[in-house]
Amino acid sequence: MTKLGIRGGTTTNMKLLAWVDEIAKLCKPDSIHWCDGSQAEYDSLCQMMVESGTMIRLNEAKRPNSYLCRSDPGDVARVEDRTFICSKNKDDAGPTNNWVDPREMTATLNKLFDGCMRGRTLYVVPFSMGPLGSHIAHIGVELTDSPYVAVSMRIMARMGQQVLEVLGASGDFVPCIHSVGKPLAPGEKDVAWPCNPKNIYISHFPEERAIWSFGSGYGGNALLGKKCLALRIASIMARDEGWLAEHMLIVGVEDPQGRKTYVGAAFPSACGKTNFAMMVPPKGFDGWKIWTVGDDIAWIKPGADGRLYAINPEAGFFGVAPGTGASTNPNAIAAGRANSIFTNVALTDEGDVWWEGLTDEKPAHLIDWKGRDWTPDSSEPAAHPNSRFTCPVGQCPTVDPDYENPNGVPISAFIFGGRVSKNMPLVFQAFNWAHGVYLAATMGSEATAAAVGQAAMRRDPMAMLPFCGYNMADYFSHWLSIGRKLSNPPPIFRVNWFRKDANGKFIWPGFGENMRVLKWIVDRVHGRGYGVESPLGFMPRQEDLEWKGLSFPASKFYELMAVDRDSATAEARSHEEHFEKFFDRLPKEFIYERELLRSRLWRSPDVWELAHDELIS
Ligand code: TSX
Ligand code: MN
Repeated sequence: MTKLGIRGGTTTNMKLLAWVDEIAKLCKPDSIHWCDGSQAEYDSLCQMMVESGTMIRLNEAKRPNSYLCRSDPGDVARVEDRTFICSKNKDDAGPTNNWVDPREMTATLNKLFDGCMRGRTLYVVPFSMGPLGSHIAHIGVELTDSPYVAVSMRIMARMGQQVLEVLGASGDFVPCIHSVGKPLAPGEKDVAWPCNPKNIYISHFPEERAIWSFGSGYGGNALLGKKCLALRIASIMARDEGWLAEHMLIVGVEDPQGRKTYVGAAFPSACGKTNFAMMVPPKGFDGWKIWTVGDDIAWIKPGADGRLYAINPEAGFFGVAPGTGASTNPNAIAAGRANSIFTNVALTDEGDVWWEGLTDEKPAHLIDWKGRDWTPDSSEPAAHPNSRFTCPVGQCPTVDPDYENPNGVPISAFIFGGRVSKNMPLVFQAFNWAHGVYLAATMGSEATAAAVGQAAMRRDPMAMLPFCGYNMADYFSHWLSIGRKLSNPPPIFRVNWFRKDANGKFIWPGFGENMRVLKWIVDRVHGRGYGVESPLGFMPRQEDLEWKGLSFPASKFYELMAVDRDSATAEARSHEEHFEKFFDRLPKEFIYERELLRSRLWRSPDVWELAHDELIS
């Protein structure tokens, strides 16, 4: 087996040294490696994993410096029912999180972690979430027995000696402890993807700001900088310190005059967030450009000028592969052209990767994500539906020049969306901040309805349901309080790309055509966009959107925008049910917002039918 032969990182930080010592005593690894983050270290860890069968080196001509990993089939996704918030007080975790008493969880974890790294190396992985030294950034240190995690963290975060330098002798960090939970007996042969799927614990300690993860080597369960630190723990830090840690993409929209407007956007899963973050403007939008700051997480702080400034705490994309192709997201494809790790995708006969949606035509033969022969006749997909590409943000052709700006980029608007097939317009603007927060708190996607009839909304407030580290009602209050601190809070928009017609077909072409919606949003931000007041919010009329390059009848536009008063009233009523579980912690504003919505639906003339008649009757 290849020996590392690399000295590794060094530090004089006493807290870090003592903590590594303490965890090593508990986990009892055979050796400890301090990651320096160098290319040589990365290459040698990958080579070691190639030799052990964990990784397959891809064809150097087709996919330079890139690897394929196949996980255990029982370890393929985040496990929300094994994710715990261990605050002292159960109410501080709130009704939407799994809570366990921190003393009880500590006892459980101490047993599980005792000797859990026997036969393995403990990797010390220092990382910065956000540009090194940025006042918005935070440092974490992950102790892990997974070399796959160590190399993935080098892509997903700034990792290694440079972080130890910023940490210095007395800097503070978020301690993150991770084990695949599969110690090796002396002489025992390891498996390609060690894990312990029957015993998974993803535990967060809000008061200590610590993370303990056991049993899984996959994604957000194991790369602890991402969902665990940058969302769950950071949301708690943000609450305490007056900023926002959000499940949002960040894009800069450049107009033909060169003016750039940054927006943050939150969508639940399966809405194409990464596609939106790298959108290619359509025909008719010459001179417009989308710049990518981030595709998943935004840390947003009020600045001295009363505006909000955002950074992407991550340095890589960990994107869902299936559905990502040259036609749907050419920029993601370009970002993964080299220096990438692919997990649970298929392997081609040429030693490259493939997944459903990468190309229109399926290859005649593949090795599927379980390592079996695959042909287009096979009954199962070649790539796992949650298979991933891991690649550096810097390799994205649309990466924003200010992506590494330590001061962040100024946010001018927020967008919230979901996947709704009926009665939810393409776009509308909240009347004010509190109304926008209400729209965000009631957002969600339709549960893929097994039964026919009214599809149930699965509410996912701000797309943060699995990621808010504290009581969601307090989180709503925190959003309201942020608005009060700003001189001019950014306008808030709701969008829906997924409305269907009577035949069940998508009405809106989506993808690059979403630029037309984004342009209206940017116009509104700068006071140039027209809109009319509807019961739900300000809406564009057909003539308020740019249609150059797309033939889309006004009648279809109004089908896309129509609000049925009875359905909207039923929706408003269901908000009550959604909020019930928060009891008295729910902000009072929400009661009034709901009643205002019901009043507008009750008494207003149907603006939409009027506009519709004017235009097309
Ligand atoms: O990512 C998507 N976006 C956002 C893009 C910037 N998807 C994929 C969602 C799954 C992750 C979309 N799917 C979008 C969208 O805007 N819209 C749709 C729905 C749709 C699907 C296929 C077509 C049209 C709409 N095809 C044709 O019209 C030919
Ligand atoms: Mn996400």
